[in-house]
Amino acid sequence: RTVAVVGLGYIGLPTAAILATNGLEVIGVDVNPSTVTAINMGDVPFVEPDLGVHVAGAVSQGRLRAQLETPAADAYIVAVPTPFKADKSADMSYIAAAARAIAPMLSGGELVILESTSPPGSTRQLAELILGLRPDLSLDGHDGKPKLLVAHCPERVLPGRIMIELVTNDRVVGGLTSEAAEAAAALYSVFCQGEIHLTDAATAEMSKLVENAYRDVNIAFANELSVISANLDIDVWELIRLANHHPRVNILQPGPGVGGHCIAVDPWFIVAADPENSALIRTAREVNDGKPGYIVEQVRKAVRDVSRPIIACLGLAFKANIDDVRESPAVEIVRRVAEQHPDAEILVAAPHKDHLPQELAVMANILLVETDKAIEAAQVVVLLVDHDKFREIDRASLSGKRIIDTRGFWRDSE
Ligand code: SAJ
Repeated sequence: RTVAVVGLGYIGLPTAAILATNGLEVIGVDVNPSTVTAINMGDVPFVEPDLGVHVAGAVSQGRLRAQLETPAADAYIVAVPTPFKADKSADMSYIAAAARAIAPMLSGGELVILESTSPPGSTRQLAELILGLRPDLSLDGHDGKPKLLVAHCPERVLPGRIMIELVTNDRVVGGLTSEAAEAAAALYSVFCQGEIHLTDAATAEMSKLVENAYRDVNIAFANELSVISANLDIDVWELIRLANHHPRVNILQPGPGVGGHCIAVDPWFIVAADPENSALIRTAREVNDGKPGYIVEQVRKAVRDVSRPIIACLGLAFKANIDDVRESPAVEIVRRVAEQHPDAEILVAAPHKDHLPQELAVMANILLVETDKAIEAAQVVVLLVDHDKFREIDRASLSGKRIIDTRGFWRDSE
């Protein structure tokens, strides 16, 4: 059996590699020629533990190759991006392009799986796009037309643990028909050791979106509490710690906002699907998106009587112990502080990075320096990311400085 994986990014490439190392013949498809070249040389174009070994092994055994054109295959896995547009609805153009490329290659009986996180209805939309181009095929074999099996199988792996979680996580597989769901489950069972749960495509789409919206709403609750507590002069971390002693209460941790390419994005797909009835989910998004502005305002208050202030900003990543800065609230805060205070010097410490992201590198008053140096020089220290490395900071080095601690590290020194 040949499997074509369309889109060789954070999800497509690991999936292609794991199918190949489990004995299937896999053709990876990507629009980026340098990605294709790298993979065919056994290289991985981004950082993910253990992925390099899988890709190099699969390529050298001849089971994985990459190309620009979509081939004929028995099964297709579509793992292209679904970013959101300015109006917060999903950009379906990559899925549509995949559908147009797959359609002419089909002869009937193939399986097409959408893996990209997508708004409800996307799997049906993908199928309709293909069938619009191929009216000789059908989903259910009516009028004797050969079948096309279409399913949705969202990924739920955590970056940094992808090669482990691909194998161990449970999967939700939703088909446009039950035959399609079963065929997709059979394909994933080649490498997935978790349980595979069958459902319909729309439920599978929503299950992925609500998992991330659930987390977003719960983080928003913590972030709202952090602002209320500050106004009431209450330590929010102590408050949450105590409230969580109740057997049915488990409040998450406040922070500078919510980042990453999933939790900060997926809830909008639910809002776009039913704007009238998604007030809670939308408000949670707005609360979390509002948190960076609140921190920027705290910085403004902290420096208002200091001329030419030096501000240390600790951390850029969207969460602890990684280098990923996608949708990172820390990056947004550093950028806005630098814009608001052109006379200030912003010293950024980012232990997992050796260069500033482009949007910060272009600003004249931002400098990437060692953590200790940033703290030593600054009058104001803003802790943005809960990296383990920052736990090693000597508390004495903070004395006499104004501290804005968005992660609750240094509570009694405030
Ligand atoms: N955060 C807080 N307070 C908390 C927990 C998190 O402020 O108590 C912030 C983090 O700092 C970060 C953001 O939330 O900025 C998101 O981090 P995360 O660790 O909660 O999640 P992600 O974005 O790395 O991965 C999520 C996971 N989804 C869930 O836990 C429901 C992962 O399983 C998904 O595969 C991934 O999204 C995805 O690809 O959708």
